[in-house]
Amino acid sequence: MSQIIEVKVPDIGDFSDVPVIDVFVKVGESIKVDDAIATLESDKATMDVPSTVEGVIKEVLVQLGSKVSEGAVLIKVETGGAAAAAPAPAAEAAAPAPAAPVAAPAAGGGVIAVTVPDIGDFSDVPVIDLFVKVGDSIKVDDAIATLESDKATMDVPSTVSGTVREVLVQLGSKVSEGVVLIKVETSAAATPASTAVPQAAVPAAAAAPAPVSAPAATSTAAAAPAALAPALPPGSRVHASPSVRAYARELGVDLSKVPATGPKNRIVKEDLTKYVKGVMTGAISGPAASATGGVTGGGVLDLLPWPKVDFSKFGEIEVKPLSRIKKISGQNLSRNWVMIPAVTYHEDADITDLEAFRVQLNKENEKSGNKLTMLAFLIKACVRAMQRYPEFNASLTTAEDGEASLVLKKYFNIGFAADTPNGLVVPVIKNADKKGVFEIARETGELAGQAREGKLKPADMSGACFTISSLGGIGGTYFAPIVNAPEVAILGVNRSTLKPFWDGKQFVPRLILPLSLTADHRVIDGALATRFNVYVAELLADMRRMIV
Ligand code: CAO
Repeated sequence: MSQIIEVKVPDIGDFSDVPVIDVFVKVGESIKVDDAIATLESDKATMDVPSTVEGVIKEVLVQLGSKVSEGAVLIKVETGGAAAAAPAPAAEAAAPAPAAPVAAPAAGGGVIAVTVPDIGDFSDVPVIDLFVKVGDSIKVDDAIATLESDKATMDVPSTVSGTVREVLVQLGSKVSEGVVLIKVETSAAATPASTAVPQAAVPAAAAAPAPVSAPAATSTAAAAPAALAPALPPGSRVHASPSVRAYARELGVDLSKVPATGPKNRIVKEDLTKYVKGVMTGAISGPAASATGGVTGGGVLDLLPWPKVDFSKFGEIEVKPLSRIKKISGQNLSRNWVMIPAVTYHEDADITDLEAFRVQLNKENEKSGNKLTMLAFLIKACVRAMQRYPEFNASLTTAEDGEASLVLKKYFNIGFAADTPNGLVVPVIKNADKKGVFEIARETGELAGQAREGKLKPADMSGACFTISSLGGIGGTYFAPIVNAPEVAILGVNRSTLKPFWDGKQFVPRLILPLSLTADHRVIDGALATRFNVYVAELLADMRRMIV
């Protein structure tokens, strides 16, 4: 049975007539327990008031600029029998952050400890975000850290201005009222008389990102997980409520790029939405797609929006939709091209003897129908080289503690690019180290056939450790293939040609296979890449080396 439940302003300490500076809800919208309804800002605290019930909003009784006190009805929610979460009295569940005690600034400067303010009944609350480091300049109201209890997420602001001399907490630290967070060296001039201690509370569930793994709202969000990066560089701190910060983190937006329209230069949710819309439509120039797919930018060489050209002005045109494969591979290629600092290294392999061996084996096996391909030998040679240089069988990852790490694989699955009428796909030969060249040649043939018929299953294209892109059947001399993330290297191969080589006495014709190895420089340095390339060439030149 449905009923209408009023959600009221909970106990907000000694404050009354507190202005509403942000409203997150509209009539007709569905709301869940802990969804933020509005942000209130007194002269001492900023707090998000969360919903205590789940249902459909029937009335919104506040608007921007309304002044509210404890008990004021914010919204009326129609709760359905099953849909309604056990409605708790507003004051009980909302748990906003009350005003914090004030650190008394030293009259003539000195080192002041900034402590966790009164955070209600909570104790041992984990620090889930840390915005400062030793040496940072900090101002009154700049956020120091975000704490997240099971009921609320709150930013703890600084009560003083100065230079951070000590940071006494770290991500994951558990803190209670009175715990010293940072020590700040203040100067008489730098320390304002103000004792305002704004802080914010947002329902834990509304602050979507999980502790530690939440991406930081910085332009390098992908490279630097929240655990490592301050939300904003010192000197460019922004004012935003925890829910807006959480929303920005979710979208991967650097809040320092978002123009603020809220009171006291505060970024409100609409600012964020407007900014993201602007970036997506190209109306805001400058931002580049970040590593996480979020929007960043602001630097002098940011990417420009994609050019919009009316080609029909210049002549007849035809618009053809991209195939599904082209769309997917296009996105992958763009990401890999932008995100991987890759270098391509070239090498020539003398395959004169190998080709003669291959032709001879194919003659011997003519009746069996098993045909050996150069690709099969290339796969075996690459596996051998990966065994010698394990960095080539690796992937970059972020470990649970937020540190960048390298996953070293002990299996050898080799992908090979297959050209199909619908675009490029990469089937994978699993456990190539355990297979012979005939088996590999048969499998690559079958997989390439299935690829062209569009019959590959996702499992046929997953799990690759390294990729080979062979254009040998087509031609070319050298090219620069794009690394297929999260792999760290790819070998490109073009058509072998007879070339004159000086044997010390005379020029002799040798069959030369051009190799182009592209490697992720974050994992593989040039010397290592060249060693790998040279070794592959040596193996191809004399396959007896495979058993050495
Ligand atoms: N040098 C000289 N000849 C070569 C050669 C090389 N490096 N590689 C293959 N050939 C020859 C083969 O021996 C074969 O000749 P025969 O028909 O006389 O035997 C002919 O070229 C055709 O070979 P193929 O390319 O069909 O077969 P393959 O096993 O070498 O390759 C596959 C299979 C799936 C890799 C290939 O068909 C393909 O799709 N390549 C394109 C990959 C691609 O598009 N890469 C670019 C991606 S990055 O932009």
